[in-house]
Amino acid sequence: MSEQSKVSRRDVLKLGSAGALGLAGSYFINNLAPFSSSVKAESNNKNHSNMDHSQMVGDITKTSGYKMAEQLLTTFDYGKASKLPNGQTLREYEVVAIDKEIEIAKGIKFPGWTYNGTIPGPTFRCTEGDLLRFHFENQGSHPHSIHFHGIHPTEMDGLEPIAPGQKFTYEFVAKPYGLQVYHCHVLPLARHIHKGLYGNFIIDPKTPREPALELNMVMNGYDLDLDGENDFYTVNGYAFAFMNHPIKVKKDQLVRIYLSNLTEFDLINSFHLHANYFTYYPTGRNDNPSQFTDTVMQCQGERGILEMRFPYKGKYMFHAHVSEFAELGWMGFIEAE
Ligand SMILES: [Cu+2]
Repeated sequence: MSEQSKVSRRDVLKLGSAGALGLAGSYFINNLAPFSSSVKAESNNKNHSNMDHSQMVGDITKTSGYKMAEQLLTTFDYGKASKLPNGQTLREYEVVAIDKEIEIAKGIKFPGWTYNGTIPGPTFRCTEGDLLRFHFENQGSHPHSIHFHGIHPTEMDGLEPIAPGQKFTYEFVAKPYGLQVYHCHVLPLARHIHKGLYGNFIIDPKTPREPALELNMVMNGYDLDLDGENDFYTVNGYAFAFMNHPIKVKKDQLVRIYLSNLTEFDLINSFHLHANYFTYYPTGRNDNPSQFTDTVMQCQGERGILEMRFPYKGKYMFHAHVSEFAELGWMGFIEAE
């Protein structure tokens, strides 16, 4: 992206062209610190690197946005399960598209289009071979659909818009195992997705994975002024959610992250872990070549599973390795205890 575009998106925040956005935006800009909080204080006004991260956003735990991001981290929607006569598991999910204002950073609201009231939407989960029924109802103001990644009949592919007030049931057998994503597929696509209609969809292998602390993370962005560029970047919808309130794990415990990128308007997003390495399984496939690394990038719609253990007690930072994304909300800590 050009230098000009960077200036323009930051100018929006600095100049405060719109009420709360302006105030909160300039608060963020004026208090942004580079990643290392150990950088020594300098008297130069222009250098804010002496800011402690804990001062950056204040207490956010009471905010609806933080609660949403934290809930999405460890909540998996298995639907309503029952057994069919042939022994197959049937899972039925209720999905409602609803317009809802979402708090995406402290004091900043985004006029979202959501599945079940959160951005990202719920993390649907099942096992390979299950019969799935997604009972979709569009209570929103625009036509929407659910397009699932995976292998299924084309009439269940979510290309058909479901008008406001209408219902549709998507039915297919869950395959293949791995990490899938889902999103609205109504045109203009970028706008329908960007408004918040996306989420993770986990199909577990029939032989369960090794027990682990499992975390769901969807990388996204928010374009508040509709200029086709994101003004905030987050995991699970809320900027800086895990900065002051690190994700707690146990030292040496196996941690598994289901990571996807549903960021619009930027070609790639990335995940970088400090002071540690992880094993990466593209699309959550154990049979894929995996990497042992500390940074992975994903294009839009790409996803994968990260597995790691934390060998030392302490706070491990994680963030987009696109620095601008990190400074605009996409960074946090995992704390090993
Ligand atoms: Cu839509």
